[in-house]
Amino acid sequence: MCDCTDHKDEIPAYDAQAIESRWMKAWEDSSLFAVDTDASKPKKYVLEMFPYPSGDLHMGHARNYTIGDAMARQARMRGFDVLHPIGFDAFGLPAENAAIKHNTQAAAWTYKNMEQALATMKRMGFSYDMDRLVKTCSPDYYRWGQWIFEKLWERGLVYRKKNPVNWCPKCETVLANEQVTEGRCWRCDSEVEKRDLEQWYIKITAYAQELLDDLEKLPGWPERVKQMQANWIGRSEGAEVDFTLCDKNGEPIPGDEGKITVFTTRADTLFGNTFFLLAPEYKGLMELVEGTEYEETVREVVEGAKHISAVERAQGTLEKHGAFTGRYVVNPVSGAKVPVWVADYIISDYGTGAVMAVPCGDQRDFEFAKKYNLPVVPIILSDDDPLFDQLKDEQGTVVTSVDWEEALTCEGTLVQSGKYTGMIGGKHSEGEAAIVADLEASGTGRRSVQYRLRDWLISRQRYWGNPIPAIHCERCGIVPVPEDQLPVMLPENLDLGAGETLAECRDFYETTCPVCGAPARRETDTMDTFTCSSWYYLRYTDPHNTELPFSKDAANHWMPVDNYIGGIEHAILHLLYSRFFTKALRDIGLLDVDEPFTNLLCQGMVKDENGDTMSKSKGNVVPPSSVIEPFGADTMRLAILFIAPPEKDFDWDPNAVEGANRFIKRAWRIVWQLCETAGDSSTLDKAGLDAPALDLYRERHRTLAKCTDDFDRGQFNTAISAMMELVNAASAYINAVEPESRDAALTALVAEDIVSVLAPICPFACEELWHAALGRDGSVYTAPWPEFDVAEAAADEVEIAVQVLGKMRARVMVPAGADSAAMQAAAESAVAKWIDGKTVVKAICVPGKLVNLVVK
Ligand code: ANZ
Ligand code: ZN
Repeated sequence: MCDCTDHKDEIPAYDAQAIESRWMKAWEDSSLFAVDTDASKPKKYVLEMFPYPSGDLHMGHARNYTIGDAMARQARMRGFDVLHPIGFDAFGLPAENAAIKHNTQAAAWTYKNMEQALATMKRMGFSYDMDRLVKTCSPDYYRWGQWIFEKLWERGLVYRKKNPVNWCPKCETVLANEQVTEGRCWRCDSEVEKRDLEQWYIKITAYAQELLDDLEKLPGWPERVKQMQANWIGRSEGAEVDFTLCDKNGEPIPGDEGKITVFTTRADTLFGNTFFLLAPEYKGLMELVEGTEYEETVREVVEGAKHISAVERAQGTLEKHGAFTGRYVVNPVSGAKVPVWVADYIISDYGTGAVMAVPCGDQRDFEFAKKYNLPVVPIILSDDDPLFDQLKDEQGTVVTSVDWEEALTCEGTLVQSGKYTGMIGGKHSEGEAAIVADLEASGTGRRSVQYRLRDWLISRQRYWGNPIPAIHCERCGIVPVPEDQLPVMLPENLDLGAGETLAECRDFYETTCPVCGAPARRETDTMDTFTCSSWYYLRYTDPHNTELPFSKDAANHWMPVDNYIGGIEHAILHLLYSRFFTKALRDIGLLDVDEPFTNLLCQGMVKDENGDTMSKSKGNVVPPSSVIEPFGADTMRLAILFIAPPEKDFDWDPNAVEGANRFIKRAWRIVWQLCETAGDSSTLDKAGLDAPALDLYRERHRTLAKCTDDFDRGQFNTAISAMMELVNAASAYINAVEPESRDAALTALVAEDIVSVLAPICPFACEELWHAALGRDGSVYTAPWPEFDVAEAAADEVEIAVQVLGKMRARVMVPAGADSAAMQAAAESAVAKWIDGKTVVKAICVPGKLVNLVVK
């Protein structure tokens, strides 16, 4: 382990705590991490997803920010003008709940946590431009969130709607669809209810197609994230088909009054439609059954469905419930009269909320038909189906039931389908196209595209959020708060502990109408905090602007973010909302980019030693302080980056921490030893290097090339391996060569190399070495990245094997790149005694490896 004992006493001990506290202060005093906005340098915007200040930072944060920080520091050294900011997603329910519990203010709790997190960030050596700190709960930030809301409103992208919404009884607020998982609140896990409430929406669906199309502009995003976004947007091509509702006596109701439309992706299956389904929330459903014997059972289904979220219905895995309404509809193509049922797997706000059920082709309908004994008419078959030969030419219905285990959801041949019999059926099939064409011709159907994506419900009946800047006036309706009166300040004196809400806070809601001056009521809903995190990365480009959320110049200069780093849990919501905001703000004229984040890195999770997720309730959390206190932040950073590639999960490993610490100490000692004989690296003369020096020289070029390439790919673990190899090569040189004989320029160069490449990862130790060991001024963070040349790594000579008649006889050095003739000549002289007196009839040469001489 020890490389040199004679000089050990002269080398200062590696005292992590002393070094780290010294440089922490020095960096802060010199504002080292501010951007330099040097027009001659290319820009690089490196950003980690900002945290919610719920307490001190945990390992997940430490990993996220260490990755970003290594990128930012290295980019700076490679000549980029780097923007690397941080902030806090500071509004949200946990603060409010903590305030209620401890009878304090949400603001106080939040600011205290932010201070603590900031101290830890500083302790970790993160190179943030603190002048750009953004806290979303501060009025100079949320003012602009309100301003943006009003701009979206002006453009028709904000509206109010009364709708059945997800209501969490515990959080006492409405939730977006995305915030309900398996029927439960994403935050508190309570079962979510449906309530009919008037709420504020943002029309993200206006951008559905662009949000989908532009995923193609993001080659720097993980495929799976793009896939998740595409699925979430859920574009679906199909057709609308008009059915005719019958009255209570079974007579078709003529005209528009009787028209009832479905959305289907499988118009080809119209002949297999054996019943018709309505969502429990379908408008007018209860009127259909009012006063009939069906009212009771239909009502039960409607009530039961209130506890099932749209997401669960879409998954279709729950037991299905339904009831007959007593009514029938007429199928426009087959002319069949089929019963109308209500079913709880039909989503009210997708398509039309009405579905033509085709149990032979749709698995959900199949299961429903089995459960309620409804007919399954086979109208699509695969060629190997036992029924195929019997039905392949059949145009009318002759078989009305099957003994199938499941529906045929893939392509097949249409049978029992009138003139469409024999055509291929399936999504986007020949049969589908033919039927839709006929529906369009007869006016009973039309092409239609649907999206799963819903408008974004943004109002929350909670206190700790950005107030929606609107006023309700009895005469004028709902009007925006005039721009010069923004921000609507969130009051800070609510008695949350006693359950006071904004809706009960007179000082807040009593106001006058900005249009007519009459007494009016201020809106008391606040915005979903996802609105705050949808544009913070833009505010960082111009954080002190008092005229606009940010200037167009600043945004255009810095955007898009070059490297965005965060957890996979944000793959859908945060990223989709941010992409939407960027596009909407572009259309308002605030900036010119289409997409906010060029490269996205989703870092893996840090699990405990046994591979379990760390959580407070399990008591297996490893706090960053448990590493920083004994070993220092550099060890923490190195360990995090060395254990695994950034995108992979890893299990926490205390041995890795000790290993990281040992490596830092070793690198520390080697640099000091190199410095003992170091001269001026710029005078390096390759021709004057002896063999051990040449080895080190080549190794230096090789490892730097590898390390740099790994940095470019974000593979810090292998970059660190390359650094270790460089340190090993330096150590070998020191051990092999007495100090007097070492090359002064080379030792200086390699000392600088080690310090420079390790600096993005272990900035404190490297800054100390830069000054104390190398005697340099300025900061290693602003020093240039070492130059290297892969060609220089190649050795001048290679050793080849020489065989005579296939038998290994000698090894000989030949110039690298020697041709066959040169190889043969060298080989022959090396094995002279074995070929003496014989003739070489043939020489088989493998360049760089071997020569086999065939002799007679
Ligand atoms: C008949 C049919 C036959 C269907 C068949 C499918 C297979 P995607 O692809 O997700 O867009 N559907 C339409 N609206 C619905 C709603 N509000 N709730 C639940 N299901 C609904 O799915 C479109 C298909 O889902 C539509 O095509 C419809 O069933 C159903 F062999 O119509 B299909
Ligand atoms: Zn008014």
